[in-house]
Amino acid sequence: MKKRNVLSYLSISLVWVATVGLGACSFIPGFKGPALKTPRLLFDLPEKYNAPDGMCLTPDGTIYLSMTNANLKEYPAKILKITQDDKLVELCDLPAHPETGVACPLGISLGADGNFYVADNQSFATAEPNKARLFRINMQDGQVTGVDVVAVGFNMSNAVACRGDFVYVTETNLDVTKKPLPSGVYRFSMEELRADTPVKVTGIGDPHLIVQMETVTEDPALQVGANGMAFDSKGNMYVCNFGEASIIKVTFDSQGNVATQREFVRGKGMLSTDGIFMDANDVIWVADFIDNAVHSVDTKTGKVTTIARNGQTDGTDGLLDAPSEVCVRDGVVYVSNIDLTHGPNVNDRPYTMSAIDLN
Ligand SMILES: [Ca+2]
Ligand SMILES: [Ca+2]
Repeated sequence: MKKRNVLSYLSISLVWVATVGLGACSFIPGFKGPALKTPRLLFDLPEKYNAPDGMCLTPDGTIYLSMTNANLKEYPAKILKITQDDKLVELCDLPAHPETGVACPLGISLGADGNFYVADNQSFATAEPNKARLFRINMQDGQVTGVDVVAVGFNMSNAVACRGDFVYVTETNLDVTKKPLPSGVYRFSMEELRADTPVKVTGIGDPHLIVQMETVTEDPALQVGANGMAFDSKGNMYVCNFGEASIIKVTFDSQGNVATQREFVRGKGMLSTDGIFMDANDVIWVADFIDNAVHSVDTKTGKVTTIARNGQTDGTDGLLDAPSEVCVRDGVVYVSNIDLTHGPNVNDRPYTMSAIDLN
């Protein structure tokens, strides 16, 4: 759709909502509009924690958090814990890339082997391709015993999801020279991820690349491909196509091969699909970076519900400030405001995380 068409469509829609939609709703007894929730300030972060991103919830109720620190790179990236009483505790530092001098953790997931797997997205540190990596944080009795680089050669490793004996990693940009932008999902067996000989991925044609997609858009702010990723309770995989504001559903056959891949949901109030979290009821929670919003998507119906949304803000009051990841614990949506300068967003102090109380 051309921009002018979009605008005229929007104005017609708004007039319709104003005159017909709201008018009709107000005559339905007990009707409550789609009231948005107001996020609260969870953390006013110190400068040493200036860009929060990936989260994962572990069975003991701890949230593990990637502090990628892309906004002030003089502070080293870390993995933190958000304790059950919402205290921030450092877990570990991460090995800096020998060429860029920094680590840039994004997605994090706990493997069946008890170790954490973390994407090291080096595109924040260099324009050179193929520098991004995958870390394994080796754990023993709740303590870190070491961090290994177990896969290399990504352009922009992003989300990580572990399921069974496999580790899945989204590659947001398979080839910077191609348009439409190609992206996808790599799958590794834990067995092949070895510290002494890291797997080297090679992009299109690599047998690890089990899902490929394209992002069709002319908007430079939306040239972002495969992003958030999660599995439902039945083992189906959901992958965000950020720039198309969509989520792809992937099913597997009994041998573990991809059986089907299709667009599950697109738009419906979402302007981008960044990090996602799958809750125990198979509801997907979506961080909408471009629109400063959080949505939920029912995997049974595809219905999208916008939970919170706000305009441009610096985040002072806890409003959403370029949110990139969500995690739901005990009726609270934890939101990382990565706050990168990108598209409509401007990186600004303070650096924050938000919380949305669902009850
Ligand atoms: Ca901010
Ligand atoms: Ca901002």
